[in-house]
Amino acid sequence: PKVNYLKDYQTPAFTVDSVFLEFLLQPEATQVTNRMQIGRLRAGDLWLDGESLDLLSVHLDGEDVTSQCRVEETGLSLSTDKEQFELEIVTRINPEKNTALEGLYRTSGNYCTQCEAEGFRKITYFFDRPDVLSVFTTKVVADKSQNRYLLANGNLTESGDLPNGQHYAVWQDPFKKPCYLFALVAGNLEKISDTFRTQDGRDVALEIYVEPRNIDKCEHAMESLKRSMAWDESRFGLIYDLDIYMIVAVDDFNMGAMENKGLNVFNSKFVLAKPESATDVDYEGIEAVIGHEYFHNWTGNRVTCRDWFQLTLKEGLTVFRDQEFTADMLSPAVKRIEDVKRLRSNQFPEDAGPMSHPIQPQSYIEMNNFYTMTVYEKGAEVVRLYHTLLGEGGFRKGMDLYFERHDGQAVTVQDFRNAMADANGVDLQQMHNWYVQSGTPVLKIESEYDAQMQTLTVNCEQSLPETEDFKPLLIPIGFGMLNSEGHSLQLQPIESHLQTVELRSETNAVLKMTKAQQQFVFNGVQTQPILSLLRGFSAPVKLSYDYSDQELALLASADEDSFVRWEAMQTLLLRTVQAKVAALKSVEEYAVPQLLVDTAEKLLLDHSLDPALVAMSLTLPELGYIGEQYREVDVDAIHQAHNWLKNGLAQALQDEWRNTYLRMQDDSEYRYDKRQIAERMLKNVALAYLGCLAQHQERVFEQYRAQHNMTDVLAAMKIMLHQGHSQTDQALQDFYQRWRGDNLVIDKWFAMQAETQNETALEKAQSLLSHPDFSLTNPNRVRSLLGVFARLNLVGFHRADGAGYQMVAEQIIKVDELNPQIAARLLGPFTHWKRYDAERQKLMRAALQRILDRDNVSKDVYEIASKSLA
Ligand code: HT7
Ligand code: ZN
Repeated sequence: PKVNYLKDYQTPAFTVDSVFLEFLLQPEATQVTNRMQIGRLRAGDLWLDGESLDLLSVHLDGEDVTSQCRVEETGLSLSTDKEQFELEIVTRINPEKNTALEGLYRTSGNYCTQCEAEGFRKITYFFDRPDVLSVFTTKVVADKSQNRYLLANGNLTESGDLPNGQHYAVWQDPFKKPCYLFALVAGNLEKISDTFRTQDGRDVALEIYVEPRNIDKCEHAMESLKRSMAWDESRFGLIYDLDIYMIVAVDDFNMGAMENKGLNVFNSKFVLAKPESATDVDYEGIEAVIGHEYFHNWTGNRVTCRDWFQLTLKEGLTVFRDQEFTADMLSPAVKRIEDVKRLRSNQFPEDAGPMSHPIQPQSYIEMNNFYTMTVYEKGAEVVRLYHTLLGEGGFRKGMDLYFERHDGQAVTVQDFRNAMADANGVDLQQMHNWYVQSGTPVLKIESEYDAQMQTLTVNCEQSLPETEDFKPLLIPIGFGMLNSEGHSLQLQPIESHLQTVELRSETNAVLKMTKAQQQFVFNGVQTQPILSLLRGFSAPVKLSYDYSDQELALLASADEDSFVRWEAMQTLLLRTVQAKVAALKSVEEYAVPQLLVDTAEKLLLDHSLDPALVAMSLTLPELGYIGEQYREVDVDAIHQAHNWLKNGLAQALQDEWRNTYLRMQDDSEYRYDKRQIAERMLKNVALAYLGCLAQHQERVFEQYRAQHNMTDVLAAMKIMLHQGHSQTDQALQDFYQRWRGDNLVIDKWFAMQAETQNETALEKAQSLLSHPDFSLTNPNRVRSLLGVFARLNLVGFHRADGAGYQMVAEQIIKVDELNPQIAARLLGPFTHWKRYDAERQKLMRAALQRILDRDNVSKDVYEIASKSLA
């Protein structure tokens, strides 16, 4: 397959000033007329991208030129030397057969589109590239009884009835946009409506469309949308520009949501919620994704990407914006920790594996494979670096200049950096290195205390393990010092370091590291301090510093930075699991250290702390993250040590867990607010520990039976499944009967079983494959069963006989024939084969080879499987 390189970028040869599209919708034969006003920028033939299209006719300025067109598998070419012309192309497509969910497809009997990254070419022939921006007018014609609503981008300008039970609607989008932002939806949906008054006094109509059975689950999404609009105005001065903003929820969707101009299409998972059926995590996800897509209106739509290698320009920036939004809506400290956990358990492994790429990739075979944790989440961390370096005010100045310069343009990450630099009068050229180097940097820190001189020297060294000829990165290091009582010390950098140490308060600083090795020296340090490093997780690096357990215990209970406190406790827990893993391989006895128990107890007894932070601190690191610490992952030993520590802490602190559980009980009506969420989180962590103890089993089932809200129900179910409680089967059956027909809840039912790690995990997953509610064509269902099993069920997936690999590989092959994007994403866990023992390596490679060795392998799957085996 063809490889696309950033270095080959060429500006477009033609402009499309305006485009008129007409869709005659029919499930199996939709006719699309595409009339473009084209202008020439460079000499040469005309090339239009197009795939899986039936070409019916082509007219050039009214003349039939169909027979002069050369039609290939990936597009159409035509010779002309005209400077300015109208081209009209008529094609036919089959939405009903479109199981790849890219282009125009059917979902629950409705029509819907997904064009990013390169799906528009499956609708009609076009310049399918983000730097060709046009004004779109869309006419939709369809049977009225089957399609009550006919929607497209922009404002509705005309609608009416037609003969034969048909009706039509015409939508005009006044803003120039690339075709990846085009959208069309039609079907028998229902909507809820509201309005938002903008800062400049305009009323915007807000509409959320869903399948009729879901109409009672849209309120949280609508509230989230209004909060997003208000937040973007107050934080960034960005105001919505059209008269209407529409969101449509569909059950079949490859990703989370899509920011099409004025007509977002969402995976229903990120719209629908009510307390009985959605968890706190779901509620938070909805608010974040609604925010994310809304924020794209400026960062992505008004200013878009020049080419797909610039994807992080819109995605990294918009993720940063949605992270800040959630932080402001809930708790900045909790959100920061959640994001760091996500980054470490998903992006760090990606960046250490065969698919490792910089946030600005240099080449790709299939663009859909580059909507990655690296481009999104590490990209957001890099945007956060600008924010940390420039401060809120400086960052805002940079954003303002970016919009002033580039509104209506398709630009690059360099343009963004220039705006940040020019607005603040600083040189940010070194930031380029974050865009073009892959891998997670290691930041090694050592400190020397001179008691006589009362100085502390911090020696920092950065490296990028897999990169030859590595270029040093600009790394801001959040920094503080504590005395042995846990009190913060005043920071006094020496005179010559005043440029590189920026004091944010008397006790809090940012060390600006720009060189491969760098020293920072502080005066007036009267006692040997304990260092608080990388406060706020100020850069996406792996920190290496030789803390003693006592220092970690102190930081966990006393540092002024909540990320450092959480991190310290997690490191203590991690060390304990690691020590147990080592002990399991020898004859040594190993007991849960008293220091760990005491520190955990201290957190549980300190009622002044945010319960969410206590909950997160006392949750054991995930198995995947523990595995990451080893060159060779011993799945069974890690699993065993993990369970051992959980049981040990459960035993050692049983009174505290019980008291905490009771203290966090709240029978009042469910609310999605910071306090209730935090209390539920801590209550359910306490219950998870209590669930290890036979005498508290009943309490878990009791919580399930109370059916207070889905957060509590699901927490109880997962504990029962994990511990193998006797009431588990009863609860599973009850859950299924109660929620049958509600797809999102049934997804949870599949996922919790797929995640449960025990000797029969694989058999369970296999039996679920033949459950009548399982479907290979619905991405959410595939992710719930196969995605969760392969990613999280280490014991089942990595079964020593390779049966787990075989089962998943077989299913990936089937999915690839239906939906290559989803198949390629399921490959993730296989790509890390080098991290396992020789026998498992062999089995995983064989599975990958089997997936690859097929005549009809998609380029999505080909790219990932072949790069993994290389
Ligand atoms: N910008 C959107 C990306 C997206 C997407 C990409 C490939 C295939 C399907 C897709 N659906 C949505 C989502 C976002 O980042 O907001
Ligand atoms: Zn996005």
